Parts: sequence; C-alpha cells; structure tokens
Amino acid sequence: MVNPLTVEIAGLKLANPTMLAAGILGMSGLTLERVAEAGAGAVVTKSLGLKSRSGYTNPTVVQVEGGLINAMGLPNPGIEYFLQGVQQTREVKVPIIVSIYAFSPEDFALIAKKALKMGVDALELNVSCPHAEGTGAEIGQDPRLVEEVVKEVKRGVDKPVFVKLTPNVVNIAEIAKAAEKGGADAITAINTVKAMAIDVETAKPILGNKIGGLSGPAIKPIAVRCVYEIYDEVKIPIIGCGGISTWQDAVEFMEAGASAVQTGTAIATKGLNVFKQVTDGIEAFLEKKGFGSVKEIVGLSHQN
Ligand code: RRO
Repeated sequence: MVNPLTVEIAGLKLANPTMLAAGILGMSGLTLERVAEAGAGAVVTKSLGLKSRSGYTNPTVVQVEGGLINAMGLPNPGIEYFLQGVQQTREVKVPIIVSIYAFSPEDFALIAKKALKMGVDALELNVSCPHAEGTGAEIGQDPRLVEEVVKEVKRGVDKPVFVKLTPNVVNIAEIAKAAEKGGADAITAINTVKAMAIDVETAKPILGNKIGGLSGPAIKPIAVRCVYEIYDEVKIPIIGCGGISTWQDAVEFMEAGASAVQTGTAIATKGLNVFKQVTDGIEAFLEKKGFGSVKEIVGLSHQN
C-alpha cells in the first residue's frame, strides 16, 4: 500500500511533508540527526557562507506577542568547516538541504559547488534574510538579480535548488516567477518579516542590530497568503514556512498550495515533538476526509 504521507519535491523523496526550517538546530551534524530522529522528513542547515562570520552583537533574539524577532546576523563557521563536521557525525537518515548565502551570483555558485562536492542532497538559496547588508533580501527583492543568482548556481550543479523568498516585497509571485525562470526546482516561502521591538523604559531598540525578522504564529497569515499567490503563478513546488506549529497549520499551507512545510520557531516553544504531532495530525485528517495521499490536498483552496 502507498504511504499517504510520502512526497517528492523536485526528485527528493521525503517520508513525510515536514522539514526543519533553516536557522534553528541546523548548526551541526548532531543536531540535524536529532531532528531527523524526531520525525522530520528533511532537514535544512543554518545559512552558510564562504567564510566564517560571527554575527551581530547581543541581544540577537527577543520574544514578542505571537513569535520571536531575531537579528542573528548570519553567524556560521563557513561552508567547508561545517560540512566536514556533518560528515564526521553519524548518518542523518533524511535528505539534508544546505542553506547558502553569498554576496554575488558567482560566490553563490562557488558555495553551491563546494556543498554538493561534500555530498548533500539539495540546496536552499537564502535570498531573503531581512537584515543583511549586500545579501539576503537585498538580492531577493530584485527579480533580475534572483534570476541571475539561480541561473549561475544551476549552471554548475545537478541537485535540486530551492529558493527561499522574502515576504518584504510588493509582489512575491513576481520574484517566484523570476526564480523559476532562472531554473529553480522549488520555492520556499517565506523567510521572516522585517520587524523591531523597543524597550519602553529606556526607549532603546532591544536588538543589537535594532531591526530584525519576525517569525512564529504572528506571521502565519502572511505566509499563507504568499504561498497562495505564488501557487497561481509558478509550476514548481512550493515549500511553506512561517508560523507552522500544528497539523492544522500544515494542512492550511498545503491547501494554499504548499507541497511540504518547514518548521522552525515552533521547536523553541513546543520542542522536537512538533514533527511527529504535525505528521500524525495530517495522517488522521487524510483518513477522516478520505484522501489517499497528502498530495491530493495541495492547492485545494484554489478550487473554491
Ligand atoms: O541569521 C540571521 O539573522 C537570519 C537569517 Br540568515 C535569515 O535568513 N532570516 C532571519 O530571520 N535571520
């Protein structure tokens, strides 16, 4: 009998449609392995660059109503050091997707090649960090640059390339179309929403970087709208991300048009059980509604 939860994203086979989002617990082989063992269908690493980077000064995260605002500032040990560490840990038994960032199309292509040489399954291009100078959303809000980055990466690699988009644009579907034109195999929507918090007593911005990115339940309706709009404009699969912490959230994203979902902030509030809870909930929902596969609910809301 066919497993109703299995999905295939651009040739990548997942036992269930949940993934670890970039940025949370993706800092080492051991943490990726823990997430895989907890039931994620795939895992995405923290965003990695060519060189190590220490990130912004503290505080880098603040809790607000409905979520977290972070301005980590892309801290990472550099792609080669990180992937050597992953190779040395025990095997991660689900697909590993490496999130990468760079400051030019050429450097994106260089990091992509380095990642794939070390045996990872797919790449996620971060063109959406809301508070990075010269990279992230500064690239991801320009459709021509997005197309160029994706084209350059795709020229040199033979593994699936996902492109993670920023919601901080007027027309996200236009950016998704540019990524598809450049050869992207899937779209991840969305990265965090530009935000800030101020300490009223001292009148000081709380984060070291002042401005950061909001994640968690508060951004879910924004993310659902983005997935819905992108689904109407592109043929490649969409991976939904933004405030997913329950199976109902996951089903909502899939009905909007997502073929799989990523979870990040919910791990901080609910722990690693969230993957199994979401997967079990989706399975029960499919059975109750008489669907034979999770694929049958993708984009269902567009019929209504
Ligand atoms: O590291 C960060 O500050 C960060 C990244 Br790379 C990103 O893509 N999104 C975000 O909210 N924070």
